[in-house]
This record gives sequence, C-alpha cells and structure tokens, in this order.
Amino acid sequence: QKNLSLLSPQQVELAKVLVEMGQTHLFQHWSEPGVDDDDDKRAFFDQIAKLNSSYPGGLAAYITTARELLADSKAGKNPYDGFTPSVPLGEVLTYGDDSFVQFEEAGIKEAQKAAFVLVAGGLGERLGYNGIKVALPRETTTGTCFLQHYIESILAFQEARCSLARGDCRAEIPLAIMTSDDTHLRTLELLEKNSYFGMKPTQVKLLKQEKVACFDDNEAHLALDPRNKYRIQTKPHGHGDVHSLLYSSGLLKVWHDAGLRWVLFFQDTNGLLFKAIPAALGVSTTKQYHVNSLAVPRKAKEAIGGITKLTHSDGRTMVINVEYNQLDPLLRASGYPDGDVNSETGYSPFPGNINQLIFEIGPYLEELTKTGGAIKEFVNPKYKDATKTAFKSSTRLECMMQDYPKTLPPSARVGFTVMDAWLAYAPVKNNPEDAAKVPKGNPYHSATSGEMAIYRSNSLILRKAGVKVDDPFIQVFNGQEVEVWSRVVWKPKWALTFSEVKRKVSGNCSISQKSMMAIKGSNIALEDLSLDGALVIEAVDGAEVKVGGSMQNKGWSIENVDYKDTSIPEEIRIRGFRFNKVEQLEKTYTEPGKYSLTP
Ligand code: UGB
Repeated sequence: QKNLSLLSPQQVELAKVLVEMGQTHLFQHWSEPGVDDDDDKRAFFDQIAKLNSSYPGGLAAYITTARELLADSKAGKNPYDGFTPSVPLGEVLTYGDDSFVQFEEAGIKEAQKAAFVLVAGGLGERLGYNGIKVALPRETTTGTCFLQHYIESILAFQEARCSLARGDCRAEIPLAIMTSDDTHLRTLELLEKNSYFGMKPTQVKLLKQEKVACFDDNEAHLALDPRNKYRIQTKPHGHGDVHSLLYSSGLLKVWHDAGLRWVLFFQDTNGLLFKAIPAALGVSTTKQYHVNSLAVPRKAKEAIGGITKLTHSDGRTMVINVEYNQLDPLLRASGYPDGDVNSETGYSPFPGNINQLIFEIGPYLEELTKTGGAIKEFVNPKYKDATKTAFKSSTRLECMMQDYPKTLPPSARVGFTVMDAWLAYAPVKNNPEDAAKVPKGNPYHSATSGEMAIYRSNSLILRKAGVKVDDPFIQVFNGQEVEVWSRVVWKPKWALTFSEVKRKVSGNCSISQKSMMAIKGSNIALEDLSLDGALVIEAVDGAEVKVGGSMQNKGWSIENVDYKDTSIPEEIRIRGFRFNKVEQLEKTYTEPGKYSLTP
C-alpha cells in the first residue's frame, strides 16, 4: 500500500490487476518507500506496463489463458482431443507444366497488390550461428546474404509488375520485418550499412516483438528473475506474434486502405522460397483462398509440421499444420499404430508445412479486428517429475504464426499448395553436428544442404528450359552427403518465373559439372552457350547482353573445410566447403547498349 505513492495512476491500476490476478508474491520483498530501491520499483512497473501493452488483452488475459493451458497440460489433455486426422486434398503443382505457368502469370499480375512479411525474430538456436540468420550468405558463389536476396526478389516483383502496368506503376511493394531484442539492432544495422539493398528505407518497416512473462508453477505465478527481484523473467513467445504486431502497429490497416490484397509471410533462411511464390500467389488468387499455406512432400519425422485435415466428432473440420513433435502422437492415438511413417511413395502422406503463408488482407484484417491478433497458444513446461507439480525451469506461453486458421469460421477458404522441395524449400536450421546425424534420406536443413539446394534448383530449372546440365557429383561436407550440381546463380531480376528463364535461354546451351556461372543483370540472354569453367557477367539495367559460344577455363575448385576449424570464418566453415577461384571469365557492362559476349 505504502509503495503506491511512488507510482503513476496507470501503474497503480496495473498493480491492482496483478493483485487481483493472484500475483501478490511479486511485492512481498518490497521495502518501505524511500529505503533504497524506489528506482527498481519504478523499473519493475515499466516492465509490467510493457508486458501488459504488448499482449492482446493485457497481462490479465495472458495469466488467465496460462492457468487454463497449464491445467490442461498437467491433466495430460491432448490438444487434439476429439479430432481425427486424415490426409487433406490441396493444389499439387508440377514445375514448368501448363497449369504451373498459368499460376505464375496470375501471381506476377497479382504482385502489385502484395505486401511481404519476414519473420526474423528467432535466434536460430538449432543452428548455433553467432550472427543473425538473415545476414548469412544464401550461397557463397556471390556471397549474397538472405536479406539481400529477399529484398532483390521483392524488387524484381515490383519491376515485373511495373512492366505489366506499362508505365502506370503505383507505389512500392512494402516489406515488414518482425525482429526481436535478439535480432533488431543487427537487422537494422545490416539494412543501413547496405542502403537497404536497393529498397527505399520507407518501404521497409521493422516490427519488434517483445518477450512474454514466465511462470514458476501451475497456478501461473509470474517468475521473478533470481538475479534481480524487481524483474520478471521473460522468454520469446514465438513467431505467432506477427499477427498482433501487424494489427497493433496499424500497418495491416494501412496496407488494406492502400488497396493491397495479399500479405505473404516467410521465414529467415529459405533460399529457394521466391521461386515458389509467383505460382503460389497465382493459386491464392485463382482459388480465392483466404489462407494458402505452401507445402512440400515431407519425409516422416522431418522437423517440419504436417498439413493435416482434422475432423472433430461434432462434425467440425479444419485443415491445419500439426507441429512435427505432435504429429506422431496424434497419429498413434488415432488408429495409425506406426505413427509418423513414410508411405509407399517414400514420403509421409501429410504434406510438410514450410511456413510460407499467403493471406487475403480483407478477411485477415476483419478477423484481427475481432481478436486483436491473438491466436491459439500452447505451453510446454518441463516438469521436475511425474507428479507434474513443479517445473525444472520457468515456462511461458508460445504461439506459432501458422495456427492463425485455428480460430477461423468454417466458411473461411483455407487451402494449401504443394510444390517440389527442390524448388521451394531449403532452410538453414541445423548445425553441422546435428545435420550429420539426420537419418539417411531425410533433408539436412543445414548451411551445406541449403547452399547446394540453390545450385540443384537452378540447374534443374535450366534443364527444364532446355539447357544440357551435367549430372551432379556426390560429395561429403561436414559429414553430410550432398549432390554437387554446377554452381549456377542468378539475380532475381534475371528471372522470377519459368517463362522468363525460357525467354532468356535459346539454341543449344550446355553447362559442365565443374562450371560456375553468376548472372547479375536483367537483360542477359544465353544463346548456344557451352560453358566449362567459371563465368561471371554483370550488366546494368539497359545493357542487353547476348552470351554464347564455347567458353572454357580452369574455373573454381571446391575445397573441403572442417566446421571445427576456427581459423575459417563461421559462415564458411558451417558449410564444410569453400571455393578457390582458379580461373574465370568476368565481364561487367556499366553502360546501356547492346553487347555480345563470345570467347
Ligand atoms: N521466429 C520469430 O520471428 N520469432 C520467434 O519468437 C521465433 C521464431 P524456427 P520452427 O518451415 O522449417 C517452423 O525456429 O518454429 C522466426 C514451423 O513451426 O526456424 O522450429 C524465425 O526467425 C514448422 O511447422 O522454426 O518451425 C524463423 O524465421 C515448420 O514449418 C521462423 O520464425 C518449420 O518452421 C521459424 O522459426 C519450417
């Protein structure tokens, strides 16, 4: 009571809420006002105010939900109680066929109404990398980092959209990046140091997610920090925060009012993703999906969620991601005694969620206006023993962005789109040691596989477009056996879609396995090119370059490096290889004009 005189009226209100919510233990150690800790007390309430304002419904709602979820967890209640899983039907696309090309065309047209959201608040504990993940090179042939690649891809969409609009080109495509205390400053620094990789700074909005309060016990008593009894312990709440942030920041409304129709969510380290986006957006618009999740064929037990149809005994159905750690128990409890196993196709019958989500903004904003962006949460306490009465360490509520559809009415149009993993999914999540332990045949999801997947994907796309690309070699890096295809990379503005690749490749082209090729320009055409070596071409917009003939040089060799060798930069050694630039043909065109490059 006496300490109330130190507080502002708002802080007094918050103190009352805490008392009403059974949190008096937070104040029990407080001394009389004026002793020695008045500033600490004010700081305590600053933190409480932040925890209260950053959660939809405030701390009272947070504590109430926690009590329910902790009670369910203690009682061993299955979150899928009453639901039976089955394999859902979705749109399955085959790269390069007619319908794929049509979806891509529809997607590019629709890009003028899109906004992108990158969730990049995670530290990537499984990867164990010291920096932020979006600063990692997507591939080391050019050294382009993930964030640069993402921004250049969005700018390429913008360009494609402008050329479709024939001069009538409206505002830029917006990008929001969700950061956290762990990643915010370093993300901002990366953007500022690189002039936002070509975007206008006003085009990019950073939304920082806050951590949430932790609990000490099943009664949801807030946990004090043992090193500072005027601070509540906090932990990350998960990527599901993106919904409340888009709502509370007002950004979603701004986009809606500006006439935008789609919001596309994506994760920090999937270097292939933008190859899948045009067609996926095409599916969203053609099928008029309110929610469209991208998926790839999933190997049983792979650490990606499974898209599942859940049918409740009361008749309700939903198509939703079931997280990888829950799919196996759910299946075992529902008449599939073997749990999460591959079918005769060699894959799990449940498509793998890659957390690339496309929402239609209108219905999304309408829903968030009702919920404030709150989505279904879960709790995962680590109990001391089977009585489930005490925790090993404090716990908190968590949420995932793909759980958004869980609260939608049955009338919502929720669908998903399956594409080949070689085209759409190559995340960098696992450290070399863990990746080397992944069961044979399952994807490594490492820096090694993430980079090699880019070369494989580009090589396969060129093959589809008629280029003769040699078969890959098999090589082992950091204990992982991977296919090494020709190291071909291109800037997103060179080609976003299959039709564009086809337009830029003609005649008899071939690329040998030892080759590398980097295409850095939009108007570079390959015509009767036979490449056996290394070729780097850069051209400014307005320079049209035809590249052809038989080009041969010693090229770039690949050298094994060990991830434990700390004399090598971390972003290289986690891959297990590096390139030696022995010989190359490098050509840069700095002036607009027509050029021909031959040996
Ligand atoms: N992230 C945040 O922005 N904030 C957070 O608090 C936490 C994460 P992880 P996860 O596609 O491979 C997801 O940790 O959660 C960002 C899906 O749940 O890499 O283990 C973070 O920066 C799963 O269904 O992944 O698994 C990163 O960009 C499956 O689809 C993103 O959220 C899997 O991803 C994902 O965080 C996958």
